[in-house]
Amino acid sequence: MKVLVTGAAGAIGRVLRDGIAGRYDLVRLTDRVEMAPARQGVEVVQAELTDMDAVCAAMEGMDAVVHLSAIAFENEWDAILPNNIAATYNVIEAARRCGARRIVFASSNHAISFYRRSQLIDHTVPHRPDTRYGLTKAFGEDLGSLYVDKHDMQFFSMRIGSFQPEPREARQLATWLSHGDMTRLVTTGLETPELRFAPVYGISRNTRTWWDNSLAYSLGYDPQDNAEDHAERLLSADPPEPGGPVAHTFQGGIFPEMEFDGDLDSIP
Ligand code: 15L
Repeated sequence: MKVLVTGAAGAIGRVLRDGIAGRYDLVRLTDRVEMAPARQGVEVVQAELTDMDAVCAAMEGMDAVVHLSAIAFENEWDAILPNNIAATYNVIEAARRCGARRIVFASSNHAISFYRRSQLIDHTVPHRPDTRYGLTKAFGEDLGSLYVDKHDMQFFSMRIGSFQPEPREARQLATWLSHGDMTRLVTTGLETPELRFAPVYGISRNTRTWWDNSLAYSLGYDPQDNAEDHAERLLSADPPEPGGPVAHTFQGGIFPEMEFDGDLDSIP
């Protein structure tokens, strides 16, 4: 299998690059910034994803793409629109044109994070984005769904929680994704034999999670880490996590609280 990785110089890309070293026939890493020279079995291509010709050139000859590139936090619409919406369209459309049938997409929990922490949700719930950033991840998932139905592509959407070497605050008892489990999840998305549209949760096997990840397990994901091992340290911190009542009510933490001027009690 020949795999293109976008956003390869970012936080997830750098860990993934080592995690999948030697696993595929070819891994082509792309980012807008310069990257370290390639090792054996790896190619490095600098590309701007808002430039469709550059994306098509990077996609040439690939079987699958792991699309990580994005602004990974809330931002102004002018920045979010090209980097998260237009770039994602270009990557998925270029994959279709080049016959790279399978896409593993770095979605985010912020596409569904206006659910309350008292709710256990699975992959069938409607999107409830908590920011402009989360909205772009919901868009990416819908775009994937369109390309699966219309063009017979395969789309594995990872609603990533909190990707960290170790969980850093109490919320991450539910949302943590360890480095090793991230690689396990991406390789599941690339290798699971039967795939159409699968929105899965990008989390470790966390005891206190709010997300039923049975779809990911049914496709072969077998996470090895659990944030519960860090519970004592996280729960004894003062405060255990940042933010006020809105952050502590909804799954997205500080994201739903940004720019919030709604009525907390009327949100189901
Ligand atoms: C994300 O999607 C962000 O990229 C990351 O910065 C974290 O905030 C994470 O979600 C999270 O929810 O912890």
